[in-house]
Amino acid sequence: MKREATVKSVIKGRIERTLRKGIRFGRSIARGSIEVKAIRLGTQAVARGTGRVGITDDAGYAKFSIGDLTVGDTSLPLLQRLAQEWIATPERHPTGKRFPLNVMQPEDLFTYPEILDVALHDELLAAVCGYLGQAPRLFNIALWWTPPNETLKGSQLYHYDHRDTRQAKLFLNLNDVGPESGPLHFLPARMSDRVNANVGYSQDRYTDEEVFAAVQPGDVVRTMGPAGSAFLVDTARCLHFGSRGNKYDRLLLMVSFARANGVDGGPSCPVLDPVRERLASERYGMDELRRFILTVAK
Ligand SMILES: O=C(O)CCC(=O)C(=O)O
Repeated sequence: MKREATVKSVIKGRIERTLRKGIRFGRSIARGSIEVKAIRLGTQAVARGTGRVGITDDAGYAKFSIGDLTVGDTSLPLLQRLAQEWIATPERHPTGKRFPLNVMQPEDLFTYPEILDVALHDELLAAVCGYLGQAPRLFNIALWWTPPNETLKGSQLYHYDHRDTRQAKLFLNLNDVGPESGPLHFLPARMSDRVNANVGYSQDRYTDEEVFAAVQPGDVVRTMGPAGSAFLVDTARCLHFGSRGNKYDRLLLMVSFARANGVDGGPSCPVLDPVRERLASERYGMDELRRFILTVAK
C-alpha cells in the first residue's frame, strides 16, 4: 500500500514539474520581447564578470565570500552595523510572522546605496545571469534576522521555492553563522533530484524522514561561515529549510532573483515594490541592465 502511494506521488511530481516547465515555456513565448531583452542583457552581464562566482547545473549553488566582490572594505561593516541597529529598533520588527524576520525598509535602499551595490554587484549578476541564461528580475531583498526559537513551521521545514523552475538566491552572512544559528540547510540539486525520484517532487513541505529515505545527512550543505561568507542557491532546485532551532541570532542579507517570465510571480516584496521605479530612475538612469532587473514586470 505504501509502495503504491509512493509511486503515485512520484508520478504526480513528474506531472507537476512538466506542467511548471510548460507554464514557463508558454510565458516566454507570450512575452517574447521581455525574453529577448533579458537574454541580450544577460549576455552582456556575464561578460562583465570574472567567473569567480559561478553556479553549476549539478550543484545548483555556489559558495563565495564578500571579498570576491569588489565592494571595498567598508560594505560588510556597514551592513553589520545596520543589522544590529535595525534589530534593536522595535518599530522595525514585524509581528505575527514566521522566521526569518525582515528588518529592512524601502527608504533604506536610498539612505544606504551600499546595499544595492552589493545586491546588484557585477560579479553576482554575472553568476546569476550565467545560471539563468538571461538577466533576471530582482524579486525580493531583505535583511533577515532569526532570533533564538524553537518553532518548526513554514520555511523551517524542507521545501522548494515556487517562482520558477530555477532561481538564484543570495544568502550573505552578516554575523558568524554556526550550526546553532539556524543556517539554511540544503541539498545540492542532483541530491534533491534523488528525493524527487524517491518520494516525488512537490510544492508542499517534506518531512525529514522523507528526505533521509533518499539521501544521507552528510549530503546536506549548511550556509555556515564567518560574517561575509556567502552562498548563491537555486532554492527552486535545491530542497531546503532554515531558521530551525536557533540558539543564537542569525543575520543575513537575502537577495532573490528569478526570470521575469517565470512560473509564478509569488507574493510582492514590501521593501522593493514601493520604490522600484524611483530607484531605477534616481540611481540607474543610464544603466539598462539594473533598470530592467528592478522594473521588468513579473
Ligand atoms: O534561511 C531561512 O531561514 C529560510 C530560507 C528559505 O526557506 C527560503 O529562502 O526559501
